[in-house]
Amino acid sequence: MSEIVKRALEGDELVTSKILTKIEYMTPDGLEYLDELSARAGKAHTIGITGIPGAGKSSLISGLISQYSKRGLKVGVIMIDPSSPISSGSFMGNRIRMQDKTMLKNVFIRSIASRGHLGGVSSEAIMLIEAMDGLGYDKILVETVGAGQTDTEIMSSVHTIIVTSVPGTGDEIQALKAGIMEIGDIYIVNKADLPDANVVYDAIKFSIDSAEWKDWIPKVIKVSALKGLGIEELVNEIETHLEYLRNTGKFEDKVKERRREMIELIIRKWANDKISKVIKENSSLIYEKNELRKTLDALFSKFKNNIC
Ligand SMILES: Nc1nc2c(ncn2[C@@H]2O[C@H](COP(=O)(O)OP(=O)(O)OP(=O)(O)O)[C@@H](O)[C@H]2O)c(=O)[nH]1
Ligand SMILES: [Mg+2]
Repeated sequence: MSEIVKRALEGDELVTSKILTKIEYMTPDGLEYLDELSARAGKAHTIGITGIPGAGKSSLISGLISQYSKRGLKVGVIMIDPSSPISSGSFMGNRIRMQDKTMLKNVFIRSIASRGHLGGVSSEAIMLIEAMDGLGYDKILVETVGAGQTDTEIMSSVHTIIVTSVPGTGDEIQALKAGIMEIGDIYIVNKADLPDANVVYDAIKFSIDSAEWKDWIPKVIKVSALKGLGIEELVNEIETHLEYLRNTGKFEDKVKERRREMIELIIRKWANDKISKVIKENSSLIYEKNELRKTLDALFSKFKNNIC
């Protein structure tokens, strides 16, 4: 094992942070570290938390962190595309610091912003999940804003999906539309301290009860992340889902699916880089003559030489 991975496994936070950055940017040594960590991965329980901006996902995560820390678990957090990556990360850090200083030792928080990353967010997120898993984090929590391709790719790579709704945002109407109930394993109505939480709760419950389920029937829980209500129930429900995954062999299936997705995304990113390079190098060929077929044929043969 490389010395640097060894130090990260011993709990050196600075080294851990460096390793994760190299993996995120897919540097050659980053891929080496990912390879080493991937060989140790497959044990972590990965949990996705999705919902519209302001639904209270980060607040819920900090509630979960304190519950898990009490149980002596190591928690990794990945926040995808937070409205403000720097302040979101420190917002979370500050909240935890306020609760318990020793807690921070077992918690690692990373945020990824899509700005400047050109569509590589899901590959980065999934590589980070794999790396944190290999580093021995027991629970890996991934926060996303619940829309688009990135979200779908990330959510199909986690074990347990938690969908967060809130009163007063039309979530009850969304809940009644067909299809919305397909992704979540656990539905949360957050901000249950506010009026109309029951309206959202009833709508989601109705939607779930009217659908047919093969085995796992999604749960709905009312929570107030602000007041710390319902968090324990949520933790228990997450454990019930984990047990279900283990008993049905779906736990391992998910890890395999995540690796397939990760490899596909790495290769896509690599191929994309090659495509950009070939186009850039041959821009004169493209600009000089307006001969579409000939230009395409020439470029295709250059791709083949570059990729194969
Ligand atoms: N009343 C009430 N407010 C809450 C509750 N949970 C969170 N909030 C507030 O809702 C706001 C948004 O909370 P966040 O946890 O940042 O929400 P988020 O979903 O992570 O938001 P983004 O990361 O921007 O998408 C904050 O002002 C929280 O204090 C709750 O249970 N009740
Ligand atoms: Mg947030």
